[in-house]
Amino acid sequence: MRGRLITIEGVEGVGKSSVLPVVRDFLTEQGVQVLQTREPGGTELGEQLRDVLLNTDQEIVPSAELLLMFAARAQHVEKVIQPALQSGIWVLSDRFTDSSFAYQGGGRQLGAERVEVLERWVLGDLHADLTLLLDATRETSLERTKKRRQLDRIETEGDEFFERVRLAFLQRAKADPLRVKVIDANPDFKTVAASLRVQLEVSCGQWLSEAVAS
Ligand code: Z5A
Repeated sequence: MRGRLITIEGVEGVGKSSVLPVVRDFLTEQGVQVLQTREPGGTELGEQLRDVLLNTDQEIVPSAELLLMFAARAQHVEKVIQPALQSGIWVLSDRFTDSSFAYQGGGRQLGAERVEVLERWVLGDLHADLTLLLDATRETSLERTKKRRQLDRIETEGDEFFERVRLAFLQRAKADPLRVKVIDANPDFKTVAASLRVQLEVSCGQWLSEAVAS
């Protein structure tokens, strides 16, 4: 039986990396095999493109940024995601196409139409089965980002950029509420992790029973 694609999304510093193990552990405890990956990245080429994209040394124009994101994604989908799903492995990706809609479509103001064209071309029929969108106020994500390493190229953008990104994510959730589930990421880690587990039980329960029975 084909695996499922679960993606985790949200603005920078909202806590995606911190909650990934919670999601992975929940799924493996239910008996499915899980491949954890990330975008941009997930393949050798993808990781090289990630370095180019996040490096602060050079300016990258918005259209080039969008195309590079999709170049990395094309390699990722064909070499890693599709083969895993076809062999029954569940794929858990830290970011996927919703990030392009939010950052390049919204943040960089390229608009959703251009992202849709690339999405159709690169993904074909593939789409995330479930997207967990961690949402927090700008103050919360900024506070959390400050705790970390040096900022990358995209993280050096200002408040207005990140407000547009957050809004674009929330619009994606509103447009596709069955797939995109918004998790309030403002509370402490334990509370966020508990909300995620509840959502996973609701959204994946049936799929997990079918996968384990097959
Ligand atoms: N990007 C794009 O533009 N277009 C695309 O199509 C794709 C990506 C796919 C790299 O992504 C950049 O690529 C990203 C979007 C762009 N740029 N930006 N901005 P990334 O996912 O690798 O980078 P990131 O968004 O900056 O993620 P991150 O650095 O991994 O942050 P995070 O995972 O959301 O947060 P975290 O590291 O788990 O947590 C941050 C801190 O907060 C840390 O100290 C935690 O201990 C703490 N934390 C986490 N949760 C909590 C709670 N609940 N309470 C208190 N403290 C917490």
